[in-house]
Amino acid sequence: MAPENGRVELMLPPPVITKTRPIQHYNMLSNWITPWDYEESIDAAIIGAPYGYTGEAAAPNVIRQILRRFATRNANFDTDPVDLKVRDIGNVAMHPTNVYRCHENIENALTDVYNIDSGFVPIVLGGDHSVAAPSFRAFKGARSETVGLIDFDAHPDTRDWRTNGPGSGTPFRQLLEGGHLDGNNAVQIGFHGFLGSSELFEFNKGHGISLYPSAQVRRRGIRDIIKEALDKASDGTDSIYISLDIDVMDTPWGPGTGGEAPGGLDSHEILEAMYLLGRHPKVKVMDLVEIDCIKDVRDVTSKLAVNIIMSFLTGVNERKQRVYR
Ligand SMILES: [Mn+2]
Repeated sequence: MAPENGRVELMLPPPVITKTRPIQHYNMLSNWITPWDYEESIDAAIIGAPYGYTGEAAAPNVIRQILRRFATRNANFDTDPVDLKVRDIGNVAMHPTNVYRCHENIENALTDVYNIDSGFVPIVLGGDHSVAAPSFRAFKGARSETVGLIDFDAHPDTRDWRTNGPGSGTPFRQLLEGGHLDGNNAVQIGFHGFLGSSELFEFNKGHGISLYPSAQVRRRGIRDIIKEALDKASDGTDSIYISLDIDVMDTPWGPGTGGEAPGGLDSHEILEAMYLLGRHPKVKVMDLVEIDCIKDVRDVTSKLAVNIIMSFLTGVNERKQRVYR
């Protein structure tokens, strides 16, 4: 139940972002993505879920600051999603020490927000990857009977949360074993490096999850992989949840993250993927996690994050406008 002012109790309003001086012919993102009044009907929104124990907690606000420098025009796809109505809903309030309370706040706040407007596409900004579990549950609980998953990740993220509590390495095991996600509708794209154990890879395969390592993406091409991933995640489901751990990137494209490793996706691949996913009618929610602003180098990773969000929104806009190409 929303408080009487129409706002959600556990949502802190978006920080004040200095507007970019209006420039003729430019639609700067800081003027385009404005705070939501909880009343107007919108197409998409960003929501911060700033849980993390290093620089990930700062990511939503850093990304908001970086948005100021960019325009809506998408040069990669020769189009401008400016007609899409995108708003900022703010950040979920975090507890200073208790991870369970933080995750509970995320699930409850998102649920309340989704119940106020059931139509918009949420873009949940982490935070570390642990936020994907409460975020997925909130989406499924409020909006959809069955939800498939396309996860971009360097790692399996199915460690047992019963050992050391929920964390960035556990969200998909929580979702699988909690009965929220059927592995046969789940896909993971971009595994690379030498950071996961065989046991976890086998665990994921045993649950029916399809794995597309980064090297396979490079050999077959991202369009082919995304088509297959969408077929699988949409088969018998109402909607598809996109989870994007920025550690899926090759080191130079995403230095600002905890688990970066050589051999990941490049920026062309991830931007093409997000555009294609944004176009698909069943893709109704995404998260973007693990951006560690303290480790980042010259904002490379946060700038990529803005490009990822805008590529996705370009796809969402073309879906809405029924542009097919
Ligand atoms: Mn991850």
